[in-house]
Amino acid sequence: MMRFYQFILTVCSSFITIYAFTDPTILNPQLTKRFEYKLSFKGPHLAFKDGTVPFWSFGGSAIASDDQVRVTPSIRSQKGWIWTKNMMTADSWLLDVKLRVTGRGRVGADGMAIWFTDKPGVEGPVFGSNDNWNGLGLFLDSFDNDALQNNPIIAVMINDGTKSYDHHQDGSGQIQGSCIRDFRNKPHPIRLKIEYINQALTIYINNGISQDDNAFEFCTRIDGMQLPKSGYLGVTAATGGLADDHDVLEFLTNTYSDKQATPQNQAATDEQAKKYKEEYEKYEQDLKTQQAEYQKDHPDLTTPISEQQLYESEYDREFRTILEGQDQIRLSLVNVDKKMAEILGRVERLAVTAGGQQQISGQAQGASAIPADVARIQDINRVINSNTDMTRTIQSFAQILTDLQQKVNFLQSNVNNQRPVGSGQPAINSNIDASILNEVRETVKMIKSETNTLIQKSSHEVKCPTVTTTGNGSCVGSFTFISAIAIQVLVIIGYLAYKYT
Ligand SMILES: [Ca+2]
Ligand SMILES: [Ca+2]
Repeated sequence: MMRFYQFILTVCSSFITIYAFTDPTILNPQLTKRFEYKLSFKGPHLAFKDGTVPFWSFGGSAIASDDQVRVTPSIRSQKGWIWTKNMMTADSWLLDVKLRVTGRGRVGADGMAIWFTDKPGVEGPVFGSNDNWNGLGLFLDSFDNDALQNNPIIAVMINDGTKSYDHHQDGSGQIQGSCIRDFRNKPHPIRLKIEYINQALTIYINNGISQDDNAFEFCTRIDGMQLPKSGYLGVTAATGGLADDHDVLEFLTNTYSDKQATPQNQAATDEQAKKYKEEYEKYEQDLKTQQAEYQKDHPDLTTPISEQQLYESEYDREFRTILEGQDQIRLSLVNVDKKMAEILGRVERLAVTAGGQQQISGQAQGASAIPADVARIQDINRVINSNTDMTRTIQSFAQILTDLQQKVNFLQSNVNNQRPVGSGQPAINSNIDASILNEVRETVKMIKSETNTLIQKSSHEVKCPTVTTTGNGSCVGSFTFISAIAIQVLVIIGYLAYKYT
C-alpha cells in the first residue's frame, strides 16, 4: 500500500516539470554559435586506443573508457580530474555536460565540480581540485556536511583566488547561487547547461527522470558576474568516507560571437573560421582512421551481453512503467498548454473578425451578411462554452484524485495502527482493502461516464469555426484533451486495481 501512496505522489509531482532552456541564438539572433571540438568530448570512441582523450589531460583516479570518463570510482577517499589542454577564449559560451552520480548508499559523497578557471586545476581539497581558484566552480555537492538537510545541492561559487572553500559548511555564505536537486541514482544521466552571456551565468538542469533529452528546468541565475577572459575547463570529483561513482558521459562546449563585427574584424573572423573548419575536418578524418584501425585489430570484439542486461527485474520494470507514465502525463500537459494557447488565439482572431464584419455590415445595405455574422458569434460562444465544460471536468477530476488520496492516507494509517497481532488482524485489513477497491472501481465508472458525456458533447456541439481557414492549427478542443487525461487516469487506476486485488 505504501507503494500505491508513493505512486500517487510521483504522478502528482510530474505536473511540476517546466521547460526553461532556449538556445541563445534564438533569443539573440546576432549571436553566432561555434562548437569547440578541442574543448569537448563525447562517446562513442571517447578515448583513443592508447587510453588518452584527445585535447584533454586527466589523472588521479580518473579513467577514460569508450563512452565515459569515470572521474572517481565508488571507493573511499578518491580524487580524480580531467582538464582541457587548450584555453577557452570567448565572452559568451555554453557548456552542456551529461553526467551520472551513482552509489549503493542512501547518502553519497563528496561530489563533483565543473570548472572554468584561469589556470588548469591541480589535485586538492575542493571536490578533487585546488582551493583558492580564480574563476567559476559549479559544485554537485552530495554530502550534507553542515547538516542543514539541503543536500544534494547544485551550487555556484566564484572566486578571485582569495577565498578558501568552507567544506564543513558546504560553502554556505560563499556560494552565489544554488538549487537543491537530488542528482544521484537517476534512471537516465542528468544534464547541466551552463550558459554565460553578457556576464550573466544561468544554470539549467535535466533531472534524469524524463526520457526527453530537452526537458530542462531552471536552476539558478547570477547577473553581473566577472569571469576570466580566457581559461581552462575541467571536471573533478572526490569521495570521502562514503563513495559514489562520478561519471561524465559528454562535455560539449559552444562559444558565441557577435555577427555585427567591423568589416576588418569580419574578414579576420572568416579567415579563422575557414582555418578552424579545415582543422576540424582533419581531426574527424583522423578519428575515423583510428576507429577503422581499432576495428581491424579487434575483428572479434563484440559488446558482451550479460544475462542481467537481457532481463529486467520486477522493480526495474515497475519503476520504468511509472516513469513512462509520468513522461506521458507531462507530454500531454505540454500539448494541452499549446492547444489552449492556440484556441485562445483563435477566439481572439474571431472576436476581431466578427467586430470588423459587424461594422461593415452596419454600413452595407445587403441583408445576406447578417446570418453569417450571427453564425460566427455562435461559433465563439460554442468555443467558450466548451472551454467552461473542460474546466468543470478538470475540477471534478481533481476532486476525484483528492478523494483517492484521502482513501490511501486512511488505508496507510490503518496499516500503521493495526499491525497484525493475532490471526484476525490481516482479515480486517483485507476487508478494508476490498471496500476501498470497490470505491476505486466506482470512481473509474464515474470518470468513464463523465468522459463519454463530454466526448458526445464535443462531437455534436463544438465544430471548427468556419472563419479561421487561414490558421494552421486544427480544431482541438475538449475531445483530445479529455481523452488524453481519461486514458492516463484509466491506465493508472487499472494498473492499481490489477496490482492490489
Ligand atoms: Ca558537502
Ligand atoms: Ca548542507
